[in-house]
Amino acid sequence: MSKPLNIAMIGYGFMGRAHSNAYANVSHYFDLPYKPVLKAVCARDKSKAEAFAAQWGYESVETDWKKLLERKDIDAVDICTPNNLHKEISIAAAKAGKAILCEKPLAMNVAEGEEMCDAVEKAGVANTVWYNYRRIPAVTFAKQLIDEGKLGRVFHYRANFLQDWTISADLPQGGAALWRLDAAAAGSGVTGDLLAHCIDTALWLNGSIKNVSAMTETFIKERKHTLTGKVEKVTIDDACTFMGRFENGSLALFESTRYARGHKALYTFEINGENASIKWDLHDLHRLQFFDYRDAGPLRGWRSIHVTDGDHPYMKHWWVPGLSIGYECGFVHQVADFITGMAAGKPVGPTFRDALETQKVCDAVLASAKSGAWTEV
Ligand code: SOE
Repeated sequence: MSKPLNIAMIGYGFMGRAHSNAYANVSHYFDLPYKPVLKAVCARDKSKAEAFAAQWGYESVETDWKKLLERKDIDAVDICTPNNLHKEISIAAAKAGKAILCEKPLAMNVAEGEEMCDAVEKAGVANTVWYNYRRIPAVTFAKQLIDEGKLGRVFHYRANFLQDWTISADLPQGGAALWRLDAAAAGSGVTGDLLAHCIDTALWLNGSIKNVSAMTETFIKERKHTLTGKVEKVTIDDACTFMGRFENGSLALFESTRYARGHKALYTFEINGENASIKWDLHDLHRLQFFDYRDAGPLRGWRSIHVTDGDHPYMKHWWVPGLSIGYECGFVHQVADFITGMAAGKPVGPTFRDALETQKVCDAVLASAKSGAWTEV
């Protein structure tokens, strides 16, 4: 019999829905020592929080996160707020002894991230950051193949995260739905929002990045600010491209933008090794492309592996072989792994400390774009 794990969610946007879905459904598919209970949702706007609670089945509503953290009936806190609140809430939640699941990126910058890591480690609370793409089965499968040594020496790691939703100059910055365009709330633009995903996956699959040379661009220089009503300077990066070197000697080439007309969430990566290459594409998330040079000559070619069999990562928990699962399932897997780790007293990546490594690369990328110089991570 699973014990209850009482969850409190702070924030209720798109990510709040993805996380709530994971808590609500994980126990239907995984046998776990704890069963998440949707105990409370917290947001400043009471009526919106109530509507969210009613839709997702949260038992109660709070409008003050400090009050929420005082509650003894909360075991774990999910921080789904804009990035500028991650630090303060995480540190307070750690002091209150709550387990913490924090939305990515970890923080506004490395200095904040370090304080957050110290706080969770001092308090000894279980912690994770929602870099959800690690747990798409095809991506986890890529990790298995790499760990088995299938690629041999790695030469290249290439990743993109392309979107097109901010091209209109009429789009305002700031406020509930558009805080990602406001550097005061988000810290950075596509670097923290999109490239951070690519960097987390890359560090996990291919190890540390040593140094970077980056450029950023802000295509629309001024936008009306939702909160002030005034036209204000845009200070986020709309696009960011960087090259770099991994510690293992391979070369990195990364690009992210919100100005790639026609692309909504095209996250792709490709890794080229001495023996084999791997490619993955979020728009076709249940497939992993694999090329093995050691195949017999005439048969050599790219295989498109449908990662839906019972012996593929996570898939035995779902349907029968051949039937695919979706974007939301990566979050379900993260909750399942987090709970398993929590019960065993073992950290499960990406922890705050892991996410700090991604933050360090993001900060180095932004510093390099500013100075125009190669920058050490
Ligand atoms: C931005 O549009 C966004 O929602 C990111 O914030 C998410 O982290 C990414 O997974 C999808 O795109």
